[in-house]
Amino acid sequence: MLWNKKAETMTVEALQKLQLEKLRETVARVQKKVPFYRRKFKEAGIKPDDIQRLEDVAKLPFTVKTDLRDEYPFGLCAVPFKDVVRVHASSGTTGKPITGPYTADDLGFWAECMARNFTAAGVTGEDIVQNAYGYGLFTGGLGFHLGASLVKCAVVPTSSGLTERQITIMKDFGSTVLCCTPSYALTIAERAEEMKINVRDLPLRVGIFGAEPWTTPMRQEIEARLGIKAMEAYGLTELGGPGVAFDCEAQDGLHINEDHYLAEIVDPVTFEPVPEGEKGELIFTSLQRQAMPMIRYRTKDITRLRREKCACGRTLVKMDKVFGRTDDMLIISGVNVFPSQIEALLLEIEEVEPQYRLVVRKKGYLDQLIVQVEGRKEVYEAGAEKRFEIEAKIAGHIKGMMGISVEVNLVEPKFIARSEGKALRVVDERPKQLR
Ligand code: DLL
Repeated sequence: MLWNKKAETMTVEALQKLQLEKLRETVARVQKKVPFYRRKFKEAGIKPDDIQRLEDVAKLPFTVKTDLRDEYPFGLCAVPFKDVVRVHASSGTTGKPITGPYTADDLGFWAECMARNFTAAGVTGEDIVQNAYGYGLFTGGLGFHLGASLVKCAVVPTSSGLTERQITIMKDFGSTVLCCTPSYALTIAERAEEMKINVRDLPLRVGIFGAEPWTTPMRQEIEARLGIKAMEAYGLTELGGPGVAFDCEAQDGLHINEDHYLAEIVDPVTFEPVPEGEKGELIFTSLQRQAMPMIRYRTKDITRLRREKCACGRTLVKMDKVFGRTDDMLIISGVNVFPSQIEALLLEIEEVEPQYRLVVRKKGYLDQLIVQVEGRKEVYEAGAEKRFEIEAKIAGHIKGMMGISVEVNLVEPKFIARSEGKALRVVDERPKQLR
């Protein structure tokens, strides 16, 4: 199902023509309205008129998270503040937050992009949407709320947390759609099992999950445990929150809302564009945002782009499921390791729960990786010998598949804190100056 057939099935020629027009408008506008961009363009020796073809976007300077912090709170605003009708923010893990202001038009675009996400997930006005993304400064709660309201769903704004209440509401109200992070979906599944409620027998049929990396095996685990189809949403505060990309019934990559966001992939080290289809860092330029347009924002997310015919009929380019963030990449025995690779391998081991944490320590000059994963209750309780056997099995599997030696700790059930939002997967215990 399509929400906006015209926008979602445009020919590449028509789309690129529209993108160029919107790109030129955006560049001209930020040059005029935002001193930060004026300065950056000057330093790069570029004028708005230099953007004649879509590829010319590569001449523009990148914007990075520290730029947003330096310009905190509203230095990147391109409209008078009286035109701002909403401000979201993301705290990140350190330092000052970054802000996401919206005009009334921006909220309209956001609702449209999210309505496409819901519709692609097979959600209609008949559905009851339990929205367990956090409401507040985080863009998840109110972003999903806007989209579901536009589709005319009945929205139940549970926000995140109070897991037992989530399950009671899910059962009593007959929620058909659940929106939250994938790790919270797993927390809900587990709690429901403990409450002896079989979610598979409830009307719930679709989930729209995002805001953190998760692998295909994790998706399958969630689908099996909740008895639903697990769909995906991708986005970031800097670009207006969720609604940047979404997957469709093919569940094979996420379509980017290309009439709103121009995507590029660059080499994460050299920042040069990579050939189409190759993995690298995802860069976005907003094409329609009014309050805070973004020029070539470096997301730090690693993925690749595929422009191919999709079974759903959409022509919008697809990005692969995010592989990981450059921030989260570890170098273990000289090998680049992303948490998602370990996740995928752990989910193949039947003796463990899909609850894990990666601890990184220094051992001499080398980084050492400790994989903490919960044993299933009966496995953990079978005694030390059984635990050693499973630890060795997992370490052997990781060594065999990735060529790295890791220490595996099979920890007791419930050892790892359950997530209600974004899960904490990596605990970095290296001294700051050695990371
Ligand atoms: O997480 C916006 C969002 C809310 C997206 C709800 C989807 C659903 P931030 O808090 O600014 O915004 O975090 C953005 O989260 O750069 C990615 O690293 C990660 N991320 C978001 N969606 C996905 C996803 C929201 N589907 C950062 N897969 C991004 C992997 C994701 N990572």
